[in-house]
Amino acid sequence: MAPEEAKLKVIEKEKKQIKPEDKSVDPATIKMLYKAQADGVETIFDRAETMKACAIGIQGTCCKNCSQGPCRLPLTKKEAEGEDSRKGLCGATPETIAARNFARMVAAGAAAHSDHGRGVAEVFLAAARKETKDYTIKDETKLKAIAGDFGVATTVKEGDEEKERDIYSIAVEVGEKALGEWGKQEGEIYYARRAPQARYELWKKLGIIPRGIDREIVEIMHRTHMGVDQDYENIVKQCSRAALADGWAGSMMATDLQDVLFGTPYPIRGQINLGVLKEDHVNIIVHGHEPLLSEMIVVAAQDPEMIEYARTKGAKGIVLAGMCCTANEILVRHGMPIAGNYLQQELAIITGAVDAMVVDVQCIMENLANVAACYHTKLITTNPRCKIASGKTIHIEFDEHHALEDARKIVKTAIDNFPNRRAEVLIPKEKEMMVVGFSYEAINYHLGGTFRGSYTPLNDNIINGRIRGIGGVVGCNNARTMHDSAHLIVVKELLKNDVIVLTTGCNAMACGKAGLLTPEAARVYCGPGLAEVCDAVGIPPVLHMGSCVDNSRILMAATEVVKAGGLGNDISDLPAAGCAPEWMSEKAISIGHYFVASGVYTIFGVTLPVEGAPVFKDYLFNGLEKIVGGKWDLIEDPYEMARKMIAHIDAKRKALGIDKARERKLMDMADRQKLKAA
Ligand code: MSK
Repeated sequence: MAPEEAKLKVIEKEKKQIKPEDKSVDPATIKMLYKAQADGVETIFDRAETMKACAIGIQGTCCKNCSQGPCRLPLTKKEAEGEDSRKGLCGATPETIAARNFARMVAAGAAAHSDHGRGVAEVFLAAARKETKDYTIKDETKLKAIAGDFGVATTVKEGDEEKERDIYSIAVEVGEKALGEWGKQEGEIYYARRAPQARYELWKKLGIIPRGIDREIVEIMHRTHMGVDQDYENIVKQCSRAALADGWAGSMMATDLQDVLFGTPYPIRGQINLGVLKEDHVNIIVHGHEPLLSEMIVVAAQDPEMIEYARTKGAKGIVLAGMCCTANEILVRHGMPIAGNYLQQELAIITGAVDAMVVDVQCIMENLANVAACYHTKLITTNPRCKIASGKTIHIEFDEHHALEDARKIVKTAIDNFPNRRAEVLIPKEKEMMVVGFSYEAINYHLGGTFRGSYTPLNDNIINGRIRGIGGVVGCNNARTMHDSAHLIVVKELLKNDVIVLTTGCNAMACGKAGLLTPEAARVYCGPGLAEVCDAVGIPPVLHMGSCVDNSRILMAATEVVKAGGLGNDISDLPAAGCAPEWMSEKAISIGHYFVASGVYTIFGVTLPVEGAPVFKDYLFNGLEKIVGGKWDLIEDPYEMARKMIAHIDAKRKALGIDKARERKLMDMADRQKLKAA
């Protein structure tokens, strides 16, 4: 072993060893943390122990936007209780500084999602123009459905006859209009009109309908430059434009165009957790967010020629599993297994059984290169926007013009690496079954049937009180808090109280690992009303809607509920609330803000960088509600988080006049016993 590798493997003796049981509620994660300690490999869990977060940065009041600083303006007891005269060198107040920092997080998050969307739009257009043979139009129904949103005709008049247009010519026009959304300078993004009419009118009145995606993100960067926008309310207004450009354009187009290219998700079975890896197989993990290449790796890994090649190297076959949201993408469309969520990425390699980890963009820890160097794992970067400068990775660049060829090269690299395993292989046995793939189209079908797809049965059950309301629970893991714990507490509390849960991202994976994504889970975890509905329809009580960009599916599901009628005129009228109990990514801030600007009460856990600026915080947590109908909140305790979501849902039920119906459905002892017996 090279001395450098040996060094990497050593955890300094004096370093405090973490207690794995204190770090995660997931048994597979705990086992792998013990293996990491035995192998002497450092993980994010160790670093979270030894490195504390910056006490000023965490308050949101450190300004490093010019070289006269960084100006640090912590909120101390003195300012909190007396006169607050804190100022940066230029005179910037804590409110301006915290608002600027918050806005830059929105910009980064919106940029990440939207750049993902741009990449998809480019490949979509290449497929539509038949410039690549590897991608085709798979879901023609969805293409025709979204064509209307872009003002693209799906039929053409020939004489007296109205004829269907060629599907690829529709796709070219849709692709060009979609790609144009990034560089548009004026007007409105096309999808703004998808929102309920009342929401669209409100955005218009407030002047926050995004003009073009790139423009709104760039404008945040300009306004938050030294000496520009010095009014936190005005900065938040631009946050709303940029975040809406993410949710209702960049992310939503990523979702839609991926559906057209790869198929719209419908319920499908899958498996999750590190136990999906197999010791006697070549194990390949795809990790990140963009499904463009991983879709091709799915094809290459199932190619009989590749499987035969793996056999020649002594393996019994090939396991392709996912990590983070690339995992969610190939899970919801193909039922491919998931190895784990964000905090499990290093641990997958520590099993000693991963022959290649293939990464695209976002949520990829730089330390993967160090961990991979301790084992035989090839870490393969594939995207020109995401390289790792460790000298320990391979770069095989994805190009849509020869995507399948790239994918085959990657799979072959993994197979060739199978005989090189050198560490003890230990794969935890934990894996769970799940039913996933609830696009808003699938929910429509499940509730109403093929010919009469409709959200009306859902609305009826909310109105009659069997379902108390809707909870969106999404977002990351965070090494500052116990892995998966808050996710599961919030979801279980909501289910117990008859709140149906829509989920994406790493929360969806936490739920999958805990067995919450099966129809059978309804009888175990739900109150009687929700259990009855799930039983009747045959759905899990937690509906896995996809990846981070697929939070746009939740926006559309909420819109469909409004349009089905009986629950008000706007998203802000619905008995619904959202949360991200273990968030960590800037994308989460952009998601949180587009939900708030769409009218949703949105609670974040762990921390929010606003505590050092009480006036700005009050604006986000209270003032905004009077303007956009949604608001932010920060609650660390997951039980309290669920309680406040339910209280908000009940307040909305009362405002809609449907609280009485609910009262008749309250559980009595007999109901509880029936639930237990089941
Ligand atoms: S992967 S952004 S840790 S949800 Fe989308 Fe999970 Fe958050 Fe990454």
